[in-house]
Formats: sequence, C-alpha cells, structure tokens
Amino acid sequence: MSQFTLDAKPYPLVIDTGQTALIIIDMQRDFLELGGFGESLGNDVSLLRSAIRPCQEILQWARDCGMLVLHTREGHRPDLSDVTPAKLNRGDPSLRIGSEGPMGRILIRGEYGHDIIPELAPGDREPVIDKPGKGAFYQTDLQLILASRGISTLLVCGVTTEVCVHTTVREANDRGFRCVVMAEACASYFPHFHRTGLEMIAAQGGIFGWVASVDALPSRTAPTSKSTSNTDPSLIAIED
Ligand code: C5J
Repeated sequence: MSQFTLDAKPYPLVIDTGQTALIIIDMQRDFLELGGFGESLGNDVSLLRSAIRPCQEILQWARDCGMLVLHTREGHRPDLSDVTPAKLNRGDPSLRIGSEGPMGRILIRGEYGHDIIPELAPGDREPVIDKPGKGAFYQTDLQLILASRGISTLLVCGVTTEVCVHTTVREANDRGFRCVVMAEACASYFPHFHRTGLEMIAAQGGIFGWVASVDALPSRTAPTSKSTSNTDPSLIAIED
C-alpha cells in the first residue's frame, strides 16, 4: 500500500492506493468501433480512440500498484426486459438497441460488440460491472464491491466523458466517494463536451470531484510499496 499526492484540479489530493480503485467505463466495441451503438446514433466513433492509449497506461499503472481495477459495460439482456421504453425508442428505428448489426445485436450482453476492446481486456481478477444504465451504480453491485474492499476513492476513465463517465462520477460523489477523472483517458464524440465536461467536474471547488492528467501519476515503473526510486519528485510519496 502506498500514498502519494496527485496533482489535480481544483487542488491536489492524497491518494492511498489501498483505498483507491480504477474504474474504466464502457471501453466497448459498441462505442469505439464501426457498426455499434455509438455509430447507430450518428457518431464518429474514431473520436473515442484517443482514450485507448491513456487508458492502457493507467490500467498498467494500477495493476503495477496492485490496485483494485474494475471495468464497466453498458448493455442489456437479450430479451430486452431491462431496457426502458424511453431508452429503447430513440434514434433510427432500424438501428435500435437489440437490432442486428455487423458486431451482433446492438448493446446486447454476450454479443461481440458489447465486449470490451481487446486493448483493454479485463484481467481475471478485475470485476466487470454490467450496467443497464449510464451510471455504473444504477442496478449493479458496484457499491457492494467497493464497500467490501474498503474503497473510498475512484480514478475514473473511459467513455463518454459527458455521459457514462459523468453519470458515474455524479452517482459516486453522492455516495461519498472521492472521484478523480483522468482527463486524456476519457473521450467524447463531441470534443467540446469532453472539455466542458471536465471543467464541470472540477469547477466550484470540485463540485463532483477532481480532474488529473495520466502524466501526473507517479512513475509508472515503481508506484508500488516495493520501491520509491522512480517516484516522480513532484509527488510526495509516503510508503509503509
Ligand atoms: C452513451 C456511454 N454515450 N458509455 N454511453 O450512451 O457514455
């Protein structure tokens, strides 16, 4: 277990890796690749790809730290029994949730398109939270998992900044978690929504949480309790 001070907006905060989890939101083919849910809504899915490399970096960092890592997937049961009519009846009627697409049925659990992109494949011990909504707490066991591991702080990344990342951060903030959104490791189909979404989180003294850069994490080669030799000197490292 180790502690360090993370440079973040609106102000730095001390992170204890033993009480912190990384949560990677919805890095699924359905949002990032052609023929999925994102494209069915008329979006340019290539805009989300900028988040992949930073997500890989923070994922490796968190694994090296021995931190709890969780992944989320937005999606629904094949019989659509967990999709509200309000969510279902939107967009092009021929390309709605459950419609057949080139990656299988759109946003349906078990389909190729629903899965997480291979670049960010979950590890065996990394819980995957399947969620029917935009927020990762809604109708899931995320809160139970975090409580059972004594987690008080979340590092949050994934897509999209202003939808599922924002919703999850708002839910988490209301549940008492400190949330740090990792800026470059998030992305939106609307770059200005991404920028504004990040600003909204850190505004008003951090109304929902903090925003930090992946580059602000301590040295990725030695962030664990085993060694402090490569720790970024701009961060205060306290090992036990
Ligand atoms: C959306 C998400 N945008 N993961 N989902 O519908 O942000």
